[in-house]
Amino acid sequence: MNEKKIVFSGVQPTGNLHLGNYLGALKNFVSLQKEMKCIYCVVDLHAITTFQKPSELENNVLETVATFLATGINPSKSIIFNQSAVSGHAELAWILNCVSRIGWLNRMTQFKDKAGSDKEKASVGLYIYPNLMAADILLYKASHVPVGADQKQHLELSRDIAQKFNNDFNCKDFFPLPEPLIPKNVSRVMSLRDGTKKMSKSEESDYSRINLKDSAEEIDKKIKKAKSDSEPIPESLKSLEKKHEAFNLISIYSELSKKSISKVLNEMSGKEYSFLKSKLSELLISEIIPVGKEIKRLLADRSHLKQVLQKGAQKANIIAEENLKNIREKVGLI
Ligand code: AQP
Repeated sequence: MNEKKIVFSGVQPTGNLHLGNYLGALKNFVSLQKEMKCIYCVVDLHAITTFQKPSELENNVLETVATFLATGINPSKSIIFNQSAVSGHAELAWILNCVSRIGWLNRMTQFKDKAGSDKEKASVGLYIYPNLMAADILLYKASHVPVGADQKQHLELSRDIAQKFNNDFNCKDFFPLPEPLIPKNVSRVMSLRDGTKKMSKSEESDYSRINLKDSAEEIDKKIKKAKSDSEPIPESLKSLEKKHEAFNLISIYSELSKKSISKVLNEMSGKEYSFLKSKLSELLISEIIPVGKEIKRLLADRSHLKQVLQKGAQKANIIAEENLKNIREKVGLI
């Protein structure tokens, strides 16, 4: 294991985790455990940038931990904890709020998407969310951050903030510039109802996503109802350029079947999308159903899940405090 390479990533406890979280992030989290020191965080402070019912938030935190474990994150190899249990995240976020620039935040497209047309009514937390994300990563001096493509812009901002801190406080290389690790094939799983929007927990229609806890019947029904195309599957990738929903289904199939998109097109061109859909349902059911069963089994023992979080928070806190001591010193805080 290369001790210098530190992986950090987080998932918001905002509801059912879905196929996008699984293919865009969680599968990568699991495989990175073999090569690097990994720190995986349930980012509850990010979740409250939009209102969360307190009783639901606790359940969602535990469900996210259960999902981490069910997908194969191993708490004896990786640190698993919830963000609010390590106060260094909030402290460093404040310091970085003073390093980051308003002009940089104004360019963040996720804020524009999530705040919608009435930006004045969005929380200040939602606006400065990318600074907290930079703090999450830099608190552990993480070198690598596995994320879906939707987080690329925030990662670039984290690098800018790290660079500016190193320049402002005259400490070259103090913070490493974190590298995003974005999956090559399906970096952005799109909604099953609208191929121009990413699959998301907060999208109103449950038919837009495959949840990791869905039953086989639900998966089958959602894939059958998913938008595709009235023309048969084409031979070339170019013909899929404007067919976002069809391209999305083919990409998911390509990832799960471990076949390249061109191989899938070779095998399926000329066939109707119903053919692809039935193959895709089979693959999804065999991959997702065992994960969902394990999540449900783990959720029956809430005290075990809380213990995993507590132990992880203790380990995370040791690293965070050590780094914060040096950060305070650099800034001149006594
Ligand atoms: N559709 C997606 N395709 C690929 N990757 C995705 N991720 C999320 N959606 C997709 C990746 O999953 C990780 C955790 O994301 P998150 O839940 O913390 O936040 P999010 O990106 O805001 O996800 P949602 O589902 O859209 O949540 P809500 O609806 O609550 O805002 C990240 O690495 C993300 O890239």
